[in-house]
Amino acid sequence: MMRRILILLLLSCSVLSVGAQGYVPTESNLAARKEFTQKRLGIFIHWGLYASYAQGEWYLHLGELNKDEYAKAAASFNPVNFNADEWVAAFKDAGAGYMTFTSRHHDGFSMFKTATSTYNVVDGTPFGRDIVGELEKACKEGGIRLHLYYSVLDWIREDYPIGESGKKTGRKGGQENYDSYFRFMETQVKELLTQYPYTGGLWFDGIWDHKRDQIPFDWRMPEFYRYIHAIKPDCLIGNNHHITPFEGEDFQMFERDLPGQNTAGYSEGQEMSTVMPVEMCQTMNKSWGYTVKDLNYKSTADLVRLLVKAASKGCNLLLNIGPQADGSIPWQSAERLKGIGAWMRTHARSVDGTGISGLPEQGWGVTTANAESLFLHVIAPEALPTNGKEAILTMGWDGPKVKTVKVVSTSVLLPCTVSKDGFLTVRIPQEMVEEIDTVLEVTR
Ligand code: FHN
Repeated sequence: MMRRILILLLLSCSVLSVGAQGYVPTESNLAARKEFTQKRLGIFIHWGLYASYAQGEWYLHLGELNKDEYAKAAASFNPVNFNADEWVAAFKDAGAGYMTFTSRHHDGFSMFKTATSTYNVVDGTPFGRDIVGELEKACKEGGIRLHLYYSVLDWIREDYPIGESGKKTGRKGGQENYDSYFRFMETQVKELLTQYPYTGGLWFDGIWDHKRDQIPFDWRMPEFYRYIHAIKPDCLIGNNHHITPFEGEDFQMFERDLPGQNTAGYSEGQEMSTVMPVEMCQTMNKSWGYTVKDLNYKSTADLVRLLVKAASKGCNLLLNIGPQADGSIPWQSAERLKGIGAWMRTHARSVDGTGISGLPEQGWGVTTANAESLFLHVIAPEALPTNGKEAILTMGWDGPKVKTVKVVSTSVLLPCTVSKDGFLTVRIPQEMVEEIDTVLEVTR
């Protein structure tokens, strides 16, 4: 089993991506992919001008607003409570290894200094500070990697060929020119990679805007990716296109579902890659950008369990927060970050640096593994039979001899047996069953 884990870990970092026949990642890119899989938790930040309206990042489209009226929010965008160091400290404290920040969402407002237009946080707001720049510095100093979200679809530019969304934002029309728009995107991604060199990855979104076109729309993504990799070969490129990865991508992503699931409807037919890092993104409540009415927060326990389930599939969890217009993190999200951090302080090694164990999912939970240990995550203890004093965990076992089984949070050793007919049994005293996840480390 251990060999299998090692092979899977190596494969995920060293072979070409699915469908990437022409693209050969550099050694530095492969090293970046490997680093990316070593920390299973990332924090996704959806923050832009839309925070001013507190109606989520789709408000320009959903509210059928005029883009010029919407843009007036820039004149009062002044997030005095934004503090990049505090954000990074809170993410690190939660056990995150990276953050992914929306440098520019579909509303076309850039959260960084760009020469392409003054519709950006530095030149177009009283705040006047470079938010991406401050985050890059804080990430670098804090030792967590920065990835940048970038929307390839745009609701305000005249040269963007209008797709399914953003039809009512008041564009004049008749000036669509993808060549021009493509050059604009090239200019902006070059700015991102050169102005903020600590950026480790680009996270694209929006290709689905043209998925129902009669004549298939050519986004020229392989050309775009070649351009990016020529600037920064180790830049990890991922694209939230909801389909099998394209040539030139370095990691695969799933939206709102674990690999293999499709409850949200974004992952139909999307097989999990066995050869490149995989990430899933999910919201803490139901919204990406700050939405004043959305108080539907998942519990800390459920978020930790999601992280554990993702890790058991060899997948990172990119967990979203939508900061408020003043730059502060909603208290509900801050509270969950703290809760996740408290769990991670004692359990991080049962998710970080782990891979797929090769054991099937169990009624009581899931498993993760690294080269030394197997971790049993009991996240549904109600599924374990009990004799009143102990919960009795049994699972099929054809692995090597078990040396020890211990509770990760307390290091208490538990009695265990392996039967001749191949079952591992561990007796967990009821008082040691933990609320979120009882993690047992099996050494062999
Ligand atoms: O339209 C976006 C949405 O606003 C958000 O950014 C999510 C994050 O995965 N992606 C798109 C929907 O697929």
